[in-house]
Amino acid sequence: MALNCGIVGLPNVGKSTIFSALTSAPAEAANYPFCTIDPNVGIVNVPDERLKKISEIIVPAKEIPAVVEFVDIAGLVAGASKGEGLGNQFLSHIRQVGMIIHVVRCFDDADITHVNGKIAPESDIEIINIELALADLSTVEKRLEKNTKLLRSPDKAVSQKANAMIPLLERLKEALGDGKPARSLEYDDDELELIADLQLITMKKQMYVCNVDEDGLDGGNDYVKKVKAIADAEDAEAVVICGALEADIAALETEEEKQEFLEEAGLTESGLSRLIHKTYSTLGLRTFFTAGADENRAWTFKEGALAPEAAGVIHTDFQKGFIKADVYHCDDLFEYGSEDAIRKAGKLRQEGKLYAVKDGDVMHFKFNV
Ligand SMILES: Nc1nc2c(ncn2[C@@H]2O[C@H](COP(=O)(O)OP(=O)(O)O)[C@@H](O)[C@H]2O)c(=O)[nH]1
Ligand SMILES: [Mg+2]
Repeated sequence: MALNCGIVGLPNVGKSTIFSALTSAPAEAANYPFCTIDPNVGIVNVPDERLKKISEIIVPAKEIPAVVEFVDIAGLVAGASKGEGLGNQFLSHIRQVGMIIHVVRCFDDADITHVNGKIAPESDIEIINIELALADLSTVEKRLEKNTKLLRSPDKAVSQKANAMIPLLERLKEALGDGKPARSLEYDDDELELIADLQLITMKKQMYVCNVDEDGLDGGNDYVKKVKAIADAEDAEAVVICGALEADIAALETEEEKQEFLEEAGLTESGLSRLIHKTYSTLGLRTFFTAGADENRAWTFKEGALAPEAAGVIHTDFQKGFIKADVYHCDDLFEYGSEDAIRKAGKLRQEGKLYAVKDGDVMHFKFNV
C-alpha cells in the first residue's frame, strides 16, 4: 500500500521546513518494512487519541502508532521535466509516491527570495503543475512511440494490446500537452488498468499546503484565498499551516510543552497533525487496532478492505490462513471499560472473510499457518 507522500513546490516555499518539523520525532523505523533509508524520507506517526485511550484500559508493554511516510522532493523548477535543476532525480522520487503535497508560499518575507521575485500563488502553482504534466507528457510520448512500433509485432496478442492503448495515449497526450493533469480526464475500468503501469505523476492525488506566516493562520490571507479557489476547482484539499511556527513547536522537547504552546497560540491541533490526518484520509486510509499485553498497535488499511486483507497488513500469513476475527469497536471499549464487559454485553462479534473492517475496530485474528 502506498502510504507515502511527496512534498513538492518551488524553491524557498518552506518544503524542507515543513518536512523537518514533520520528521522531528521520527517513528521507530524498525517496525515498518517499507521504510527507505534516505535523508529526504521520514516516517511520521499518525496522531490518534484512540490508541492512547485503548492503552489506558488494556495496558501494553509497547504502543505502536500508524505511520505515513513523507518525502522531501527537491529540484522542482521550471524546466525540471527537461532535466533542469535536479530534474531526473526528482522525477524518479516522485513517481514512487502515493500522493503529492504541493506546498505554496503564502507568506511575505523580504529576506527570503522568491524564485520569480514575487509572491504569486496562482502562477507558482501553475509552474509546478505544468512541470508535472510535461514530465507525464514525455512518458506518454515515449509509450506512444513504443506502441506504434509494437503494432508491427508478429505476435498478435502484443500488437492488439499495443493498439488498444493508442487512443487512450492520444487523449492523454492532448490533455497533458495543454498542461492539464491526467487525473482531470475520465476513464473506464479497462483504461485505468492500461494506464496504471505508466505511473503518471498527475494521476496521483494532490493536496495543497498554504504556508502562511502566523497572522495568516487565523482565517487565512489573500494568498490563501487564491490557493483555495484553485483547490476547490480541482476538488482537492487545501491545508493552511505556518511552517515557521511548526518548526518552533517541533523543537520543543515534551508533549506537554507542545500542548501548552499550541494553547497559547489559540490552537487545538498542530498544523502538522491536521496535515497528517488530511493526508491519511485523502489516501482513503483507515485505522484498525490490535490490543494485548505485548503491544497495542494502530494499523492502516484501505477503506472497504475485508477482514482477510486487513489481516494481511499485519502479515501475509494472517491473510493466507485467515479463519475468522473477534471484533469490537474501540468506542465499546471506552463505554464498557474492559474486553470482558464488552463480551458480557454481547458486543464482541465473530466475523468471517466477508466482513468489511471499520475505522476504529479492534481485531483479534484467528488463522492457520
Ligand atoms: N517567514 C517565514 N519563513 C518561512 C516559513 N517557512 C519557511 N520559511 C523560511 O523560508 C526559507 C526557505 O525554506 P525551506 O523550507 O528551506 O524551503 P524549500 O526550498 O521549499 O525547502 C527558510 O529560510 C525558512 O526559514 C514561514 O512560514 N514563514
Ligand atoms: Mg528544501
